[in-house]
Amino acid sequence: MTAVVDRGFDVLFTRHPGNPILRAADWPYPAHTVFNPGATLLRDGTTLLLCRVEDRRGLSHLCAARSVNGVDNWAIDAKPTLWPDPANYPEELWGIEDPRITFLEDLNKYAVAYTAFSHSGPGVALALTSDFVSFERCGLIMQPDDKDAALLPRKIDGNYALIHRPTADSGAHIWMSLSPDLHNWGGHKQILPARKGGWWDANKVGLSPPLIETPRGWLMIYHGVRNTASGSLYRLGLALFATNQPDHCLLRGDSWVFGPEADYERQGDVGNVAFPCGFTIGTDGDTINLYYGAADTSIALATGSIAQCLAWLDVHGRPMHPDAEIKAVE
Ligand code: BMA
Repeated sequence: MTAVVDRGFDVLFTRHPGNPILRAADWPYPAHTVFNPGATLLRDGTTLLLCRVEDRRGLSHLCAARSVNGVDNWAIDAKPTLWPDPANYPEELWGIEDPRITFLEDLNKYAVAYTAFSHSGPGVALALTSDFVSFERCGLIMQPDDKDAALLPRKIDGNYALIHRPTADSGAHIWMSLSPDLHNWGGHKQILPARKGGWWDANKVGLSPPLIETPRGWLMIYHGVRNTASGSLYRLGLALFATNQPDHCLLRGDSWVFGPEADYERQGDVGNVAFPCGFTIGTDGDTINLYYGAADTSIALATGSIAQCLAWLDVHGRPMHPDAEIKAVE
């Protein structure tokens, strides 16, 4: 295994030495690849990953894996946990992908925002669950093309807030939309635009895991996609949003902080992809356990610190008005 090279940058996320922590070969039923898991801590402290599993048709479903320490000894559901239901939800015809889990405090339920894929393109669907056994589908809440969505854990000024990534002619930027009831959505606002030109996060950005609540605001780990002659490079950056006004970006870092460098991130079905959809916070209240898909093939873990991410943003971040053209960096 090739070691990750130290090039002198701050290291904010450290790969687990046992990576990848989950592979298709670990599955109790035939699976081609397992990647891009949503994550949450259950009430008893168990880590639950809701993994995207791709079969040999090329279509994805979701499957839960549970572990006491969040690293190994995973108990994987014997059958798919959430399977596409195109008869009732035609937007799921070509599978369901990339779940992000948020525990909704007022409903006392987990909300799973996922990508529903069909001939119309990828859209954002939502399902609620108490136990990751039975699910109550809410259907498509953002029409195609839209993906990379997660809810905030509680209403802000009477509304649930969904972060998501619609794609438009102008590019793929991160938006927030509001709803009083998880069914009717409005108040759409762009909150983090992709940059332009040569930047690592030019043209296409998207939320990675759900926002992380910190004493200084909501920490966003987002992905930026760079198109190169040999394909796309998926890397991660940081931004901070105001606690009571989560559409207001307080700081955005200029550099990426984590990207595909290890062999299992460089090589796979889609090489050069590190794609987290979930995190858990350690018992110290500071450790971020970041679960990510590696090269659309396996599941890996990297750990970071909320305090260190905020300290890094203080040095490397700048305030940014979400609607502004990014004159300073063009
Ligand atoms: C994105 C999503 C992810 C995937 C990534 C790299 O657009 O489809 O599910 O991991 O591309 O293929």
